[in-house]
Order: sequence, then C-alpha cells, then structure tokens
Amino acid sequence: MRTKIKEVNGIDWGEGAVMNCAWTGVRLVDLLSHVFGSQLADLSLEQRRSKHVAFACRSVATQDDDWYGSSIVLERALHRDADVLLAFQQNHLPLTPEHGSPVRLIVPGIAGARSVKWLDSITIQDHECQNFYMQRDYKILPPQAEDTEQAKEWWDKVEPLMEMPVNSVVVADQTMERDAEGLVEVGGYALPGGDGGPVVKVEVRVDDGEWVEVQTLQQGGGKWAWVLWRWKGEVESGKHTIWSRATDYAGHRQDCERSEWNLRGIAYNGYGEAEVEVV
Ligand SMILES: Nc1nc2c(c(=O)[nH]1)N[C@H]1C(S)=C(S)[C@@H](COP(=O)(O)O)O[C@H]1N2
Ligand SMILES: [Mo]
Repeated sequence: MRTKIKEVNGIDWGEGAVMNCAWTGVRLVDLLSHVFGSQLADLSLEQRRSKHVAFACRSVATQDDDWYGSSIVLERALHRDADVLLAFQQNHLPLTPEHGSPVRLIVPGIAGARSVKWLDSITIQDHECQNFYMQRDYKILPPQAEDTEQAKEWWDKVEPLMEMPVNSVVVADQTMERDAEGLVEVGGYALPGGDGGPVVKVEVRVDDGEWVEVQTLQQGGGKWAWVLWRWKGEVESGKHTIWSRATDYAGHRQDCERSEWNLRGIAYNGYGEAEVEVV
C-alpha cells in the first residue's frame, strides 16, 4: 500500500508476510466441550454469537501494551469446520519459542494477529478482547483517517480485522528471456478469502490484455492453504506488467488493481502485480 498508493503508518509487508504450514494440536471446541460440557451445548445460537472467546499471553509484554490478546466470537470457536486449534507442533516438530511454544492458538482464515502465541489463558466473556492490538491496531480504518490524530475518532467505530481477503501474488524475474517458442513463465501463490477456500482459479493478464486461466494450480493443502501456480504464455519483448487474480471456492475474487488505502496498510488485496522486462 505504501509503495503503490501512499505512505502508511505500518510495516513494509511486501509480498512475503504469509505463513503456510502444517499445524498439529487440539481443537479448541474439544477443549471447551471437555471443560464446560452441557453448559455450552445448551447455549442458543444468539448466545453463541454474542459471546466471545478471549485468548491472552500475560507473561510477555508487547510494544504497546503490557500483555497480548485477541478474541473471536464463540460461534466460530465452536464450529468444528473452522478448525480453531491449540497448536503445539508446526510442520510436525515441536513449536519453537519464536512461534509460540509451548502452545499457541491458530485461527485459520483470520488475521495472524489473532493467533496468540505463548497462550496462557482462555476466557469466555460478553465483550471483545480489549488489548491494544485488538482495539487500536489491525483495523481497516476508512480512508478519511489519514493520520494517527484523525484515527482516534475511528478506532471505536471500526471492527477488528478478522477474515483475510482473497489474494494472489506474481513471482517473476525482473528480466526474463523468451524461450525458443517465444514464451515466458511466471508463477506465484494464491490464498483464499477467510473460510472460503480452497482457491479454485487463478488468472493472469499481461498489461491490459485478456485474463487467461493458469495451466498449473497445485492443490493438496486443503481449505486453508495457499496454492502455488504457474503460467506460461507468449509475451512480446519489452516492458510489461503481469497481473494475477484469484477466485476461491466461496466465490471471493480479487476485484481491483489497487485496493483502497487505509492508514495501517493492512489487508491489501489488489491484483498480484509484477513489472518485468522481456528480452
Ligand atoms: N503473545 C503474542 N502472540 C502473538 C503476537 C504477539 O506479539 N504476542 N503477534 C501476533 C501477530 S501480529 C502475528 S502476525 C502472529 C505471527 O506469528 P508467527 O510469529 O508464528 O509468524 O502472531 C500473533 N501472536
Ligand atoms: Mo502481525
């Protein structure tokens, strides 16, 4: 967002702020059912939607608060298919300290900020978690909030970022040689939006040409995973922009070259975009 639209008050995420790996643990719903049993089973749908499960790590202070925390609505936590996990292994190895050992939360499809590491308490409560990172950060503020002063009037009016948007990225060398048939090859990754996975289609466009579906879409990681894709096509010599857009199973599709600016520079999901020179 900073490089393509305008300055943001945030980190240069680039296109690498993504995690795709195998998590092993216990489903949160199983733990909650074990502890609360019929108390939970007897809740009405309305109660499940109005209560929150809050997660905290009080043992380590953070930059802007003296603890870290997040919450999700109880209904999502109790929904088996949502796969909310108390994880203790990453890629079949014990969690490392950096990634939250001994146990962390994983909420697939939802912003990583909610997946509390070094988890030390879980609470069912009537209100959202009040931690700084839930209430004063990781929110898609409207574009009128142009600086931290103007942001103040918005924090309480905007919901915390939860579901991540469908996305895709083009990975290409800056200079590419056409092969004997005049073709060049690019690749990338694509991610589903929220719980709408898996990605079912990726399309590529050269400059303002037609969208063409990619030939190779690697599957296998399931509903929450990224897909890796490759496309080979004819491109004239010269400078070009190669665009990509992804569509997931639920029908979410990237729908613009540049997504709308927000102060924190989060949830960018304009088309994947790479400037290349073909020789
Ligand atoms: N306790 C604690 N948990 C945390 C954080 C934190 O600062 N403290 N950062 C969150 C954010 S913003 C992200 S993006 C993920 C990053 O997880 P990773 O370090 O395993 O990539 O952890 C989340 N969990
Ligand atoms: Mo983050």
